[in-house]
Amino acid sequence: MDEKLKTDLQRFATQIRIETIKEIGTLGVGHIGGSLSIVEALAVLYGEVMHIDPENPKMEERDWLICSKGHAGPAVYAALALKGYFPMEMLETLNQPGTNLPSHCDMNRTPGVDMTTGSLGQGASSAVGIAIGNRLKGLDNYTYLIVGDGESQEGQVWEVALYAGQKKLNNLIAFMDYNDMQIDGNVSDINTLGDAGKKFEEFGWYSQTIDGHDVEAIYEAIQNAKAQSDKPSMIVLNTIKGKGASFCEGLVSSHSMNVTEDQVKEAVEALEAELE
Ligand SMILES: Cc1ncc(C[n+]2csc(CCOP(=O)(O)OP(=O)(O)O)c2C)c(N)n1
Ligand SMILES: [Mg+2]
Repeated sequence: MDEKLKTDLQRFATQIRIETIKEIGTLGVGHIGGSLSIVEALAVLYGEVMHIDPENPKMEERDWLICSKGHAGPAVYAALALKGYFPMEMLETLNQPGTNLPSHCDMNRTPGVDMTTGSLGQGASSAVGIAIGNRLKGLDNYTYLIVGDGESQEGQVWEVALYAGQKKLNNLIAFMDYNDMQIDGNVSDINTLGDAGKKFEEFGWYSQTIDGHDVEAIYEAIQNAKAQSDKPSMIVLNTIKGKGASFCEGLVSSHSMNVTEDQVKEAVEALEAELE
């Protein structure tokens, strides 16, 4: 990866992070932890990898992104707004009455959102259906899927793993946001996934485990995934919940929390300084 692209993607990630914090700050409460842990993945996907057209969100040959951990909607919305899918001011309406940006992703309300999610596990099934449908249509595109690690305690995720492996869905590239935290504790204490990548390999997937906050590693992992001719891919992202916001980084309580104006101001100023 050339240095310019790397810097651009890091900056894009910081911008997504800033907008996510501001968005949740406007409402005063929200799923900030799991939103901030997927920011670099979103930056690489929307900033470089995905074949998309913000002017034509439903373009048939587009790449799809299903954020199955639908509670991370605020980060997805920040990325979409920065890409020009809708005006930046819309971010201030997050989860307010009548908004087109509900707390969890809704494909019928938000331009650029490809699947309604929030009931954990279901987005993974949708992604497999979409990948199969696109293959049957003869489209040469990719379906990207983001699942949480707590989410992956759902049996549905493993049905998906089994079926996508059997169908050799090499047009499906999934990420697991392995922040080792769910609502009320550490995934490794509550119901551990252990070596998640290895488990997916057993189901016929190609797996890679990387630093989920390293844009270059994410970009390269996607290229490796695209080189697979007969396997879906799982990219396990080792991440930190609440990454980049001093008031909640690494805290289980960041899952859904109240956020004060002062906390937003301090976190946003620190991130803006990174952009200078
Ligand atoms: C089927 C279902 N059960 C429970 C919930 C409530 N819920 C929302 S987020 C969450 C924890 C998810 O943990 P994880 O996937 O690790 O999310 P992250 O750490 O990325 O925020 C739970 C239990 C839900 N949305 N759907
Ligand atoms: Mg988690």
